[in-house]
Amino acid sequence: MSLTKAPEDTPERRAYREKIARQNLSPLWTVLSDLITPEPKSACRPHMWRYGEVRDTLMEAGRLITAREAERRVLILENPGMPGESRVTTSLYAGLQLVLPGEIAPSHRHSQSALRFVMEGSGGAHTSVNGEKTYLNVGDFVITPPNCWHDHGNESGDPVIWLDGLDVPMVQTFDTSFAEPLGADEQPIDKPVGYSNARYGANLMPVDYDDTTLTSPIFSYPYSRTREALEEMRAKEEWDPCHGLKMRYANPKDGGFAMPTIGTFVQLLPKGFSSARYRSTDAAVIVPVEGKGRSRIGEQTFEWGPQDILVVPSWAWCHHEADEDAVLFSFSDRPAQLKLGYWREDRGNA
Ligand code: GTQ
Repeated sequence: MSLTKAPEDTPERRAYREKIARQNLSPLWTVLSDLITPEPKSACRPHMWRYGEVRDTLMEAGRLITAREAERRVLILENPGMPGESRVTTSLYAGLQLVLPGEIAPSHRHSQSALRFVMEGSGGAHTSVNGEKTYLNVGDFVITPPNCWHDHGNESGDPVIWLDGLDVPMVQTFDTSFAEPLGADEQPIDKPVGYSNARYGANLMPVDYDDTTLTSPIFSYPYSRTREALEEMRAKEEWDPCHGLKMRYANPKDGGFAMPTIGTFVQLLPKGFSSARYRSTDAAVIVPVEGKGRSRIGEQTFEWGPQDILVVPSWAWCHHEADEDAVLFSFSDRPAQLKLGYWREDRGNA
């Protein structure tokens, strides 16, 4: 049931509305049912970008501008329901970033949290965060926490392409954006490669760890380890009717989400899996890493393969089918919604 529909407009009421607009006032009764909707009413639309097509366009940008000149050579994935707004969903930004062999994307820092999901490359490109270099392999999930210097480089002979996910629209909503360049290409490196994963990613924590940062101290969740874990877990065949085998990337400090505003997930759908329908209030960006299948999102069906990028809007019904064993990476604003008490899900009848 909707709240009261807008009452009838009369000449008197229209005149009143126009008069009070000069005082920067407006009658709630004309907009109430649009403001406070019975369920999410999103401008975000279901969509899919085919990796092969956006990759060609991104490589063209590689001939048009350098990473240095662009600062970040990125094609923004714009949701077709919100053109020009740099949003992939209502609350999140996504882009595809290209760093060519020998290039550097110079160091800067900003309030926005970023995740990288590596789409392509031979493992010889890196991003540096907090004085530590992390090498980027296909399927790795890598974090840039808020306000940390970060620069990217590619010492390999092959292009590296990754998906960026940032909480740009959330920061816009709160008007909390700060950003600055370092003024040097690269930040000083004072830790060996793999340092954070050794210190925080081996089911060990420093005995007096009391860091209050909200982001996981692990910068990189390598795909090799994630994939192996999924494979070992599948032995039990406990497939959730909606999700198959779905896991959440965790902060080793407390088991919470790896990032404060963006939740990241990975799921395995076995060959032949056909999910029960599902919806939740956190719009999601999904990247199939392996396998082929199709997803019905709202009223549309998308046939996907590796590295395609899909958008599921808030509260849109979603149904997946896997023709082969499939691994899906996804991210959404779920941690923010949970903290604010907004999140809801609907498992259909499952
Ligand atoms: O790599 O630092 O897609 O600052 C957008 C803003 C990437 C980055 C984006 C950024 C970056």
